[in-house]
Amino acid sequence: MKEKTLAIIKPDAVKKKVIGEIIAKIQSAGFEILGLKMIKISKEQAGAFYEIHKERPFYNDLVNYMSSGPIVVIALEKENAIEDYRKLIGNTNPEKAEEGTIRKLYGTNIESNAVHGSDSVENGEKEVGFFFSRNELTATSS
Ligand code: 3AN
Repeated sequence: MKEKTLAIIKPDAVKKKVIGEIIAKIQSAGFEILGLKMIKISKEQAGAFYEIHKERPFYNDLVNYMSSGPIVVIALEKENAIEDYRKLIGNTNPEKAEEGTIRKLYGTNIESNAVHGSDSVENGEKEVGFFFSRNELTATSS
């Protein structure tokens, strides 16, 4: 079964000018890009996107950070996309991420960790839908 995952190139990676490098890694790993755009989100949007982390101590900082500068949102599709993409990006903390992973290569710290990825098939669908309307996504076989 093909799965969808939402990738976000976060403000720190956009500032580091590594958008191209990150997209190249994603494509080399076999992901198909269904939609892609660079946007700047408001605190309200960031808050809604990270609603599940509302009770976590880092929530406010995370919302401020994610609305602090442009981000690139990318809707991806692949067999086993959720697990494969999380392997490609590595541990949440770039210091703990394996060599060669996107977070190890381009992340700054546990908050400014270069990229986001969905954590389940259900959230993948939800998160893609948060940033893309159906007619913004290219047609897929699934
Ligand atoms: P992941 O993005 O690896 O799924 P989550 O879902 O636990 O990690 O956390 C969502 C985001 O919240 C992370 N990408 C990171 O930016 C931020 N975050 C997670 N844990 C911390 C922490 N201990 N301190 C600051 N920010 C954090």
